[in-house]
Amino acid sequence: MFELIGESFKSAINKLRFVDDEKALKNALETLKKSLLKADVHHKVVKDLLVLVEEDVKKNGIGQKQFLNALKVNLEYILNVNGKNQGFVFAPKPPTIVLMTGLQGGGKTTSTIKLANYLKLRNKKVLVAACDLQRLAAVEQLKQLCNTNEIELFYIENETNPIEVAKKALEKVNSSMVDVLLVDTAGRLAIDEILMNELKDIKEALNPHEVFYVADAMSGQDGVKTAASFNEALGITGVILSKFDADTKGGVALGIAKQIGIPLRFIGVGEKIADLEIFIPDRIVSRIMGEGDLATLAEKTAAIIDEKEAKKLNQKIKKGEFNFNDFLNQMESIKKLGSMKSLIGMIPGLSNINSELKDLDLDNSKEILHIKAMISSMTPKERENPDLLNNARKRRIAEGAGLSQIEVNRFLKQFANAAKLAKRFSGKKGMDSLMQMMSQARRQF
Ligand SMILES: Nc1nc2c(ncn2[C@@H]2O[C@H](COP(=O)(O)OP(=O)(O)O)[C@@H](O)[C@H]2O)c(=O)[nH]1
Ligand SMILES: [Mg+2]
Repeated sequence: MFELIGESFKSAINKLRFVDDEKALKNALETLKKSLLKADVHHKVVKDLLVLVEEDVKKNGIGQKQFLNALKVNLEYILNVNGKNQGFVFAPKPPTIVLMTGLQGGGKTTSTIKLANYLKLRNKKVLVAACDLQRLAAVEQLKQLCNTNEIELFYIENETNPIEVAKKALEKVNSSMVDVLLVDTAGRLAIDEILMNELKDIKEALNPHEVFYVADAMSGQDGVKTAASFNEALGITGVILSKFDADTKGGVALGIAKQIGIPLRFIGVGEKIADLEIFIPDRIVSRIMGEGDLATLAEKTAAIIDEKEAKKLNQKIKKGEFNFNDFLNQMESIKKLGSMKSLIGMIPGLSNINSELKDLDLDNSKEILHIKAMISSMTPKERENPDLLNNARKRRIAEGAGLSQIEVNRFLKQFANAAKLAKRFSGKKGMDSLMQMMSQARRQF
C-alpha cells in the first residue's frame, strides 16, 4: 500500500553506514526529503517530519537504529490528530449516525457500501439511507449495490427532498434496533453553495456523530484542499481516502491529517466491497516499515470466520476429510478479507514477497479459474470425496473443464499436499510447524 514510501525510508536509512557521522545524517535526511516530496507529501509536512527526526537522532546518537526509531515515532505523531477518533468509533449509545459527504464521483456511494459491509462483518445492524437525489440513477445504484450485498436500504420513491429522506431514516433507526445509519449524499463537480446548504440542512436534521469526507486519492493535493473547504463550511470529523489503489505515490495519506487537522479514518483500495482498509496510525507505520500489521489481520480474520464453522473444518482437516467443497468455501472466505496485496503487507517479513503472489486476483487469476472449472466438472460425490477420482473420472473432469489431464493431475496433487500440510498444522504442534514454514518462506523470497 505504501511501497514507494517504504522504499524511500530504506534508502534514507542506508545512507547511515557509520555511527556518529554528521555528514551521513545530512545525506539521509536529504534523501528522505526528496523522496517524500516525490511521493506527493505536502512540503510543510515533510519539513515538520524532518525537523523532528533530526532532533531525535541528534539527541539519541546518529545511527541506523536511531534513525529508524525516530522516523517511526514521528511519523506516527504526524499521522495522529490528538483527541480525535481513529478508525470506526461507535456512539456511546446506538444508533451511530454517519453522514457521508464529498464531490461527485469521489467514491461516496462505494465507500458507504464498503463501510456497511465492514460493519456487517462485525455483526452490526446497518441501514443505508439514499439521500443523493440529484443524479437520476443514484438511488438505483444504491438499490443494486445493497441488494447484491444484502445491505438494508432506506429510500423514498419519488421523493425529491433529501432532508425529508434523512429525517424519515432517522425516525426509522430511532425506533428499531439499528446500530449504524450511513447516509449517502449528493456531490457536485466542485464546491458550490447550493450543495453546501443542502448538506448543512441534512446535518442539522441528523445531528450525526460523524461527518466523513470522501476524498479521491487521484486528485492529490487538490483533494486535500477540498477536504479543508468542506471542513470549514460543514465541519467534518474524518476523511476516507478512496481510489488509493490508483495512486502510486501515496503521499496524500501521510500528510492529510496534519494538513487539515482531521484524521484519516479509512482508505479505499479497489472497486470491490472488501477493498477498504482501516487507517490506524501505529498500525500503518508498522506496515510502511515492512513490519506487518498482525492486529488488523487478526481483526479481519475474526470478522469473517464463523467460530463453529472453523471448528468443524478443523475436525475435518484432522481426519483427512478436507474436500473440494471446503476448498471453495475457503476461497470465498479469503476473498472477503480483501486483496492478496494488502493481506501480505500485514504479515511481518512478507512485505518483500514476490509480486506475482501479491497481484493474485482471486476472481480472475487463470489458475483459480481453472481450479473452479475443474471442481464444477465434478459430481457432488466427487467433491465430497477426493479419493473417488480414478483415471476415468479424471479424464471426464479434464474434458468438462477444457483442460489437459496433466493440469488436472497437477491440481489434484497440489490439493492432496495442501490437505496433508493442513493436517499437520491442525495438530498440537501446528503453530510450531507454521512458524517453521514461515521462516522457510522468508528465506526463499
Ligand atoms: N479503483 C477504485 N475505484 C473506486 C474506489 N472507490 C470508488 N471507486 C470508483 O469510483 C467511481 C465513483 O464512485 P461512486 O461511489 O459512485 O462516487 P460518488 O459519486 O462519490 O458516490 C466508481 O466507478 C467506483 O467504482 C476505490 O477505492 N478504488
Ligand atoms: Mg454517489
